[in-house]
Amino acid sequence: MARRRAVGPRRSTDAGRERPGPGRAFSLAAPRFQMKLALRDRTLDLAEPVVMGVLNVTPDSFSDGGLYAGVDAAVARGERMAEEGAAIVDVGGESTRPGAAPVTAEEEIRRVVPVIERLVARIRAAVSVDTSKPEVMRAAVAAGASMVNDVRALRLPGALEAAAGCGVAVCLMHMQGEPATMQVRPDYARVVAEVREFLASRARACAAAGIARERICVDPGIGFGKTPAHNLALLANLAALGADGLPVLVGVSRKSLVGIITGRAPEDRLAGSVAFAALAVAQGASIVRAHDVAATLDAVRVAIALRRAGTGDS
Ligand code: 7PJ
Repeated sequence: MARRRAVGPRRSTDAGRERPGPGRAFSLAAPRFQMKLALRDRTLDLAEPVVMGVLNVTPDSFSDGGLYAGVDAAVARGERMAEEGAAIVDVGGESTRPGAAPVTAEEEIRRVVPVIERLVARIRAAVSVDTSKPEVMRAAVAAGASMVNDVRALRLPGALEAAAGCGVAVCLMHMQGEPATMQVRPDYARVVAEVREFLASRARACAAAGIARERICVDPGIGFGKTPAHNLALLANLAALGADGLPVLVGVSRKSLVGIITGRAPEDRLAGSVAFAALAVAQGASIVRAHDVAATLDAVRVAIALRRAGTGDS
């Protein structure tokens, strides 16, 4: 077939060739990102964007208030997310909300390992661990996790080596500062360029540590050391962040950015969150991290359908 497919698998060497130019920043055309992510034991197909479900196993998570702190409840919630179509369930035991109390590695392991062990035995979706600590990475992967999602982009001592040694996929997220103080005075000269350069440099550090490119995705870190204007600039320019071809993961679900725009409390931010999910996919995001999997997946499917129609691939 001579017609070019809009969302078919592409070689990563094609990366960035179709970056939107000035005036085309909000194109529905799919940018040329690496369309796969190599997990520990299988490959996640990203030809069509997927949803990563958020499973907080912390007593102080800002949006579900520790509702799922018990292992049984957390596992049930993870299973539900998988049934709803999550491709990945992201299990986190450290709250990164501003002002949250630090957690020891032992405590984080105590929270996440029993949940990961039981989830991997029950669901086909991949399980990732949301952590920055090398000890937690190793314990979570030993329990069956196939991806490490790190809001500190493997910058803690030993984290890069731990992730490389585990042979799993990694998500490198941008954060300015540390959770306790990151929202005090976020400061950038050119936020999109700075975040892109940070992510590219962390990807180079991963490559130097022996992590295959196929295992890496990047994330602008919405809400992590950013003003609403910074967050919006990043969301409006997602395609530029993956310019070196790495898949882009985005998490906006229930965040204060949605609250600021809609004036709503965290539990009432579903509509705003799914709107952002669809628009993030339209901008080229490959993975959308969200609390509400079914609704988010619907939004992602709508965006995929429009993208296909826009490129004559329906
Ligand atoms: C993110 C995350 C995000 C990635 C959190 C919350 C706050 N990991 N972990 N991206 N946010 N990769 O659950 O909303 O945006 S914690």
